[in-house]
Amino acid sequence: MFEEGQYFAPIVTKGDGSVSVQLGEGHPGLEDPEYRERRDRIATAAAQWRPGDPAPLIDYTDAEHEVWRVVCADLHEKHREYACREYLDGKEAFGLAEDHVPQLHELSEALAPLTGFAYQPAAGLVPLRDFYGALADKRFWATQYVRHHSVPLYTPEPDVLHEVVGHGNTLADRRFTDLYEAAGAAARRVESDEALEFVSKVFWFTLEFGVVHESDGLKAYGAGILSSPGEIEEFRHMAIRPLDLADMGTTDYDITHYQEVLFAASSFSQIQDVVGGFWDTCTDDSIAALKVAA
Ligand code: TIH
Ligand code: FE2
Repeated sequence: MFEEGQYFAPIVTKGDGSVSVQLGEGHPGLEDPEYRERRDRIATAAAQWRPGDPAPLIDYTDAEHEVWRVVCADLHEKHREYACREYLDGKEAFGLAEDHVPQLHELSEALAPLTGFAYQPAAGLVPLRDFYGALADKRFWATQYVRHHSVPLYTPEPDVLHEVVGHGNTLADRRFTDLYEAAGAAARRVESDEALEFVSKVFWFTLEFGVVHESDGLKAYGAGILSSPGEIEEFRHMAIRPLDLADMGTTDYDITHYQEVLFAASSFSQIQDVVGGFWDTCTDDSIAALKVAA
């Protein structure tokens, strides 16, 4: 059911502009009509959003707030143990509520004085170039639905918990947003689809699933680890390779499981120098040369 790339259920736009989300075989919400109706309503609100509008208000239900509380409570201690310093600083600055699902528009207001980043709502899969390109304008495309209550610990679908608890706390710290902006600029600069794919794989193995050595052990800085109470407990036991652009940009991954291969930076400044430096300057030619070296 889940394909390569971050998993998004396909959407179908109907004649009246409303959206139907096509949950596939094996999706935990497939046989849950209430959940499906919810997904359709939230995706429809995003589809009707126009650039410049605030993100739509979602009337989250008690059950959705409860999933948020369960995941945030579970992650509370785990972040202290397994999240890198820079993420914890961002989390403190951001001050996310742990007792209810926040609205994207209020989070954008909170981010404005910190880093200037703002969320914009995604109905479904945003084409790679738009998704990454928006980062250059400090815009972050985000889903607003909540994962199904039966799978709180891990979902291959980016949901609002992932966008906000995983990415939001990093969007609150300039050391991270400099990296997001650089990735956005790179996505706009490169021309071929192959080069864009390389840029997106480096993003996957860093800002989504990166880990970094600190004096007291291996820590996570990737949003995909930091939003999953299940995966955050397992990442230290995976195959840990040293940070290497050619390796990251050419390694395949499976989005449906915990990541079995992770790339560890020796320090946060190595991420800034090597990954930030790559995104700041990469071109189709420099990426082609890295692929030859891989
Ligand atoms: N697996 C993450 C979670 O359970 O929070 C969500 C995603 C990360 C990356 C893609 S989807
Ligand atoms: Fe993500």
